[in-house]
Amino acid sequence: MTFPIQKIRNDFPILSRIVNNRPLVYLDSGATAQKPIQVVKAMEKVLYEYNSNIHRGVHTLSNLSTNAYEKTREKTAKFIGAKHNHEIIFTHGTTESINLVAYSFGETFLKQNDEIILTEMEHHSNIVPWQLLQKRKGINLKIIPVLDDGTLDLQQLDAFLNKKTKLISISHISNVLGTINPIKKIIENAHQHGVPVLIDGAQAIHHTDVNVTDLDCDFYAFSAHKMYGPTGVGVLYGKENILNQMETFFGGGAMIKHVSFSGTTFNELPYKFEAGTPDYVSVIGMGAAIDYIQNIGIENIRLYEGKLFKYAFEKLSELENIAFYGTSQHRSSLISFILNGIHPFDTGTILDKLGIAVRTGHHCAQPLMERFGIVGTVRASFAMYNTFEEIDILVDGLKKVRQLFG
Ligand code: C6P
Repeated sequence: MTFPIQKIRNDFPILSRIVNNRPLVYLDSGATAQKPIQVVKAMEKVLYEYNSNIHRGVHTLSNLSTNAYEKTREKTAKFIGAKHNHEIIFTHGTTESINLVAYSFGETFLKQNDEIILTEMEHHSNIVPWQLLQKRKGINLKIIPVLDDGTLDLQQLDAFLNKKTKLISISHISNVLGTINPIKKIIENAHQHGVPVLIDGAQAIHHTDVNVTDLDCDFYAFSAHKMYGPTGVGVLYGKENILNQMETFFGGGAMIKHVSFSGTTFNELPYKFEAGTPDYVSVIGMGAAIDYIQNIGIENIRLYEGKLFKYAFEKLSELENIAFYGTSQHRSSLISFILNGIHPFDTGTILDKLGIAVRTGHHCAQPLMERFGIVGTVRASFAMYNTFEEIDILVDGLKKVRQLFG
């Protein structure tokens, strides 16, 4: 199949805008992806045609909106291969999903001196919630080191696993190095020791097929906005038997069965974890993003982005004095680098003047920066709407940066 790149680009009006007198080259989808017309239209439809709070009324609009919300749960469950719809909890995004587990799993199962295993390549969202838990419960965090090529030192995982280990929380794909971690192997290994695993899928869900049943992960977290959906919503998948045992997280409307001043009982899954009015408009928008991805086909997207990545890496490698961070065999479609002697912010600022949007800085992964002894990198992250020509423009832009800095 020929990848329908022009048709896709037409679905993303923002891609044809001009930035600083140049056509926009958007290479920052790792931070947030652009939204296709179909997603915006789906949200507009809710707001113009049937906006009404969900699960709270018997009237027609409320039923329409409740149905659309619950259909998105069903669609999401199918999208990631979950066994049950009620294993899909809608949250505000990956960050909230991980905080939910850190709080509720932590309150239910952890005690002083228990251990949680993380890795050195985690995003702050998969570090800080565990540090907060460490403060509350006196647990210990064990950190798997990153090797020079950006892969994990998995021998350390074997050394860390013991009777005190209560959870492993690890990213599927690193947002800085692009490394695709061997999560299936890690999950198998952890389960042999009776240890559950949380996967931070923020950088993976829209690039590769994810099947939580096949992976057998215990939790999987992701955000809608990186997968062409709206900001402010995301998902926590959790295995039914663990979620059922876990303490509640936020308290409020919808998560209760009965409230009285002598005591409150809680709702069943998934509502037990969905307190208050959810952002149902954005959840339904996320459903449209799932449809969009499925219409193109996640495997087609993976193959196309793989070609883009290979081309970009080859072209960037031809530049002089460029250092790459993350050079493993199994990588996703983002590249982190530094033009030696030039601060990443300067590179990013000059690229912006040329209409090229990249991310610069520590990428919310300061421990990883420390590991490599750098303050930050330039990161070009690709999505299904990027083109080979845009990579050429990036390479030319970097040559100009080099010329300017001598
Ligand atoms: N990384 C980036 O530019 P939220 O903000 O909740 O949607 O996602 C947090 C998050 C968690 N884990 C990983 C691996 C991530 O990459 C991110 C978000 C963006 O790399 C913004 S910092």
